[in-house]
Amino acid sequence: MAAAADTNILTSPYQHSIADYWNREKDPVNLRLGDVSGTYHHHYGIGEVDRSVLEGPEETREARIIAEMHRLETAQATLLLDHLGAPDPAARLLDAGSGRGGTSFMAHERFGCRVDGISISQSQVAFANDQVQRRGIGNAVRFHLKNMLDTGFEKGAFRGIWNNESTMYVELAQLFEEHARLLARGGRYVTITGCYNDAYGLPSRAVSQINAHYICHVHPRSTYFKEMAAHRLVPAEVIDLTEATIPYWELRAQSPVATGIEEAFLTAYRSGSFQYLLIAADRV
Ligand code: SAH
Ligand code: GPP
Ligand code: MG
Repeated sequence: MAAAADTNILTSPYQHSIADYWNREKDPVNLRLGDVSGTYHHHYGIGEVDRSVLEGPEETREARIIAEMHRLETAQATLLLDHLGAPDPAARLLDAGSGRGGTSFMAHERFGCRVDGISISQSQVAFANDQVQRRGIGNAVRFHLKNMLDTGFEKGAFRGIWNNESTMYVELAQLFEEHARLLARGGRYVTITGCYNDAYGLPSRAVSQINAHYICHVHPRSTYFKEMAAHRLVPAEVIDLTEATIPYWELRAQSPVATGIEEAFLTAYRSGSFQYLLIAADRV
């Protein structure tokens, strides 16, 4: 169906390749973790690992590792939502690059707000809207096939917008121009992202391996602040989560669902060339 719709949504061959990647994606590293609670994430984890999952009865070991990884990914989304500034239940929120919808559902459960999630992957949008039906939450959470650079939503419609690991697929100048348009004045923007460290230099080999693996473009840390400042987004909090995410990658490397990218993340983080950051900003 989507061919006609896609030509309006996807504005470059690059975006077509990203939509293809996500339309095809069915990796156990994501689906088996999501099956643990029924909330599906496409981002990484933070926090201390309960190392006991690597020991104990062989029959339950695999399931315990998967559950632990899922717990750490859920903790990551919880931390992002902690920085949205307690929105009123009447507020409207936008999940930009919403994947299978995990963070959107968590936001609705926590704040009672209406949440719109957008993705350029038709199969992700269908998966997430199917979850809306199963959860019986009516129109409170809705997913749309939309490009976050040009959403068609009305100006000032949102009190809160986040990008949970989705900024590395777009140019930040274009993204923040659209976010500044969509956010009401006084609204909150939050991102959790991997960025390369300007103080290290240009991207390391490990960062380049990450870009190649996901067909993404990890931005330098500096570009976030430059483009926020240029688009009326004033950073209120910056948290370096690099130390907090390394245990997740160590566990993932030893898990039955490792994908082969684990050593690149560990090398990138440990070398100081790559950082996992949370940035919260006010729309002024
Ligand atoms: N935020 C989600 C998913 C992260 S994966 C989570 O935390 O689980 C990256 C997401 O960005 C995918 O859903 C992909 O479709 C989306 N994406 C990439 N480029 C996009 C664009 N231009 N417009 C909208 N979504 C985009
Ligand atoms: C997370 O998705 C990965 C991305 C959104 C792209 C890269 C992010 C960086 C911070 C560089 P996922 O959960 O689908 O990845 P995986 O399948 O590896 O678990
Ligand atoms: Mg994953």
